[in-house]
Amino acid sequence: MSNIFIGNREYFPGIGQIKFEGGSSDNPLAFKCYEAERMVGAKTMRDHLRFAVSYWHNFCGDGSDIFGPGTRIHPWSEKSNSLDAAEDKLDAAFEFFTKLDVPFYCFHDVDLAPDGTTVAQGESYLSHMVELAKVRQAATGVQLLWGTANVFSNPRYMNGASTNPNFDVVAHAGAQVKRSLDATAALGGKNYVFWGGREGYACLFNTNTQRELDHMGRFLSMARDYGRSIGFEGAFLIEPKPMEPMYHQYDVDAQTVIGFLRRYGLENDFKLNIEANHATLSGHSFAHELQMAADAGFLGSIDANRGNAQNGWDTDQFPTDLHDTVQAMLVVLANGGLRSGGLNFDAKLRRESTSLEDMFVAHIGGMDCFARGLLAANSILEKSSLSRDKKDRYSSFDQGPGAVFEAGGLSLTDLRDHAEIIGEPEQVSGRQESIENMINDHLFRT
Ligand code: XLS
Ligand code: NI
Ligand code: NI
Repeated sequence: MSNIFIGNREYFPGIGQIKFEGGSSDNPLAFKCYEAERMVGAKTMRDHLRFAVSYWHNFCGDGSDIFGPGTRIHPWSEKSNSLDAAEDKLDAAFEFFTKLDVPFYCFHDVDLAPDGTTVAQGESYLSHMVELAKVRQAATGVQLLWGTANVFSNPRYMNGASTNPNFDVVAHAGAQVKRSLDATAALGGKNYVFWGGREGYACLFNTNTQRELDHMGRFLSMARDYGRSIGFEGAFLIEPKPMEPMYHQYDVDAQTVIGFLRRYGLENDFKLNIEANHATLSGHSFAHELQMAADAGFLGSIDANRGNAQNGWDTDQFPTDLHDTVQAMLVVLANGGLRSGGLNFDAKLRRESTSLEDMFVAHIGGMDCFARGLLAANSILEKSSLSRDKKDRYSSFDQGPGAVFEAGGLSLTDLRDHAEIIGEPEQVSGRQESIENMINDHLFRT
């Protein structure tokens, strides 16, 4: 991958190609663990982790929050014409992707291009930007992990997008998803994401939940059919989230979404995009959500960040917790990888982090954190007895009446008769503490 900046201006002067310098380096602008070409098992780190930079928090978000305006001034947001500014933002974004050497990026329609004041204008802005993005993708080798539509920020979506009680709003959501699918397909996107945004409700007294869920099922089927009709072959991904902005969101967690997808006949085309901070907000752990998705064959991609244990909203911080990443990578490796998915940073700088260098430092830290998690998980699977112990724990189902039970050959009366014959079962330790200690040992060995 080249070390050049794209366009006429360098947006991150003084920052060159980020390189691997190893664990003893003190350079904040170098990888300590992530070494793209290093083999881990049968694949390189690059191919295991499939990192993607997200457009919105980095190139659009300026640090504003509900209590105050932005704290960062982006040199790519100076032009008053919004389309000119979008072109500068594209150059800045591709400079960032190449300097960081990530293989992928991802965006919402309105991150890439201005929304426009009519449907047709929005479409023409987006296709203009798609043509420019195509050229930059070809020049740098950076590919699109996923595209999505922002059908939650515009005030018209205050009561939801596909679940809005007003059909006219549903139609606008359709227009935005259509243009976003067109853009994703044109850019060779590997996946297309639906985060439910405001698909939920604030007040049950005025909400017909059954109709709203039926509408969402119908809408997603239409999007699937349209995507396939224009040649989009990637996976459609739903990103579960339990709350915020709506107090109740329909896509609460992985198991809820899997049930929904099966109910509406979407299980062959849709998978899940599991976000770390959404998992913890739903009262689960990140690894639990990944495991539920993997067990059901629905693990599509990972939206990586972390929350803050002291509060109850989506803080979208860059991942730094090694335990989280080891556990996540154990599930991913056991799943045989992420296939067409990847690992995107839906993480943003803290409002107080105001220098452009912080963007690099944050991503480097997140990438190293997952690289360390990958190495530890791989070492645990290759060198410890974890997989064998887990399998042995269920060995009573591998032969005899346990195996007949699994195959569906026993009745409740058979269980009763077996219980009477064997008497009180032998007590077997779960050995949780010993496994937890072993995981720490592997973490500090890699
Ligand atoms: C917000 C979501 C959002 C999606 C994309 O909480 O995580 O960033 O990933 O719409
Ligand atoms: Ni989120
Ligand atoms: Ni997300």
